Amino acid sequence: MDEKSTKSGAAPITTEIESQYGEFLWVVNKLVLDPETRDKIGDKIAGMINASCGFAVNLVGDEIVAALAAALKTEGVAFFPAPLTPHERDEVRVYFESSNDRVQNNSVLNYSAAAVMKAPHLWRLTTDPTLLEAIQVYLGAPPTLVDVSAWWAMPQTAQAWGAQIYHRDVNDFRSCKLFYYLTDCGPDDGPHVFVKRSHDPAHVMSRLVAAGMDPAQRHGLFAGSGRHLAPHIETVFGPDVTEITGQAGTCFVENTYGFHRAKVPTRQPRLLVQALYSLIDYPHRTKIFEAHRLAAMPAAIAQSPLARYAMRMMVR
Ligand SMILES: O=C(O)CCC(=O)C(=O)O
Ligand SMILES: [Fe+2]
Repeated sequence: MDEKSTKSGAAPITTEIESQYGEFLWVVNKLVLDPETRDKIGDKIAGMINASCGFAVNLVGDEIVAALAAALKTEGVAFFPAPLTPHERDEVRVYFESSNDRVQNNSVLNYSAAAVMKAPHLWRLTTDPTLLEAIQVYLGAPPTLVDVSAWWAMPQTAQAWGAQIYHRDVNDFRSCKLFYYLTDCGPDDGPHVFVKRSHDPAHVMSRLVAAGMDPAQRHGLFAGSGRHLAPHIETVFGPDVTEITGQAGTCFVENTYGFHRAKVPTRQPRLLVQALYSLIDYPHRTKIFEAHRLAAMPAAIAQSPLARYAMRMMVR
């Protein structure tokens, strides 16, 4: 980070549920496929976090917060006005362009955790007070930032692979991701594609019925990552399929339990930053950040209990 740091003065917070069940819950999360059961477990976990996080939880929020949380809940995606200026956004892009701390995996160039953690302005984006509050309202508990990443999607192969194939993320009983484009992203530049409301079992059921398909297939549509159904997604969900194009700086929060993918870029590469917020920390997941943890909270970010809590796996 280019910003000065302040001493946080607190040891990383571990909730009771994490210290007792952290890794175990990660595995259970992968095994529980029924969306209603997942939500009930999510509710219980949220309750336990609220009881043990150590600060007063505000689940009301202001109007903007409420609108963001509501869109996330109903549509599964919400645009978020990123707090970075165009100049700051360009500084982030230039920082990544000039870093070689990245590895190529097929047509994707991934920056290392160390490189991402040193990028300018990113913590201010990922801990924006409105954003964190909206995610808190949405999750029902203060969010924990468990992953921050950045990568280029290169237009070098026409073959979709990995995240370019429709799938659900099964990251936690409740979670969401922030996406921030660092390059202009038109229809040929690999935009993110989200299937609105596909996280919602009632909506999935209504789409199945409308498509004249057997409602019993709902079960299959919620079976894990759902990758095997990728060829059928656009047939079932037609009008819900939404390509998110936009200029550099376009930012949105998404419940990636809904079906989504990245389109294969055919014109220019796409540079993206992403952050994952979940209910609890899974040591297995945040391990890659351990060696690179910041010495203190960056001074440029809001020093609120909510920000401190969200950053607890990223700060020593
Ligand atoms: O690159 C994208 O637009 C999609 C990535 C993805 O599937 C994810 O972040 O879960
Ligand atoms: Fe995904």
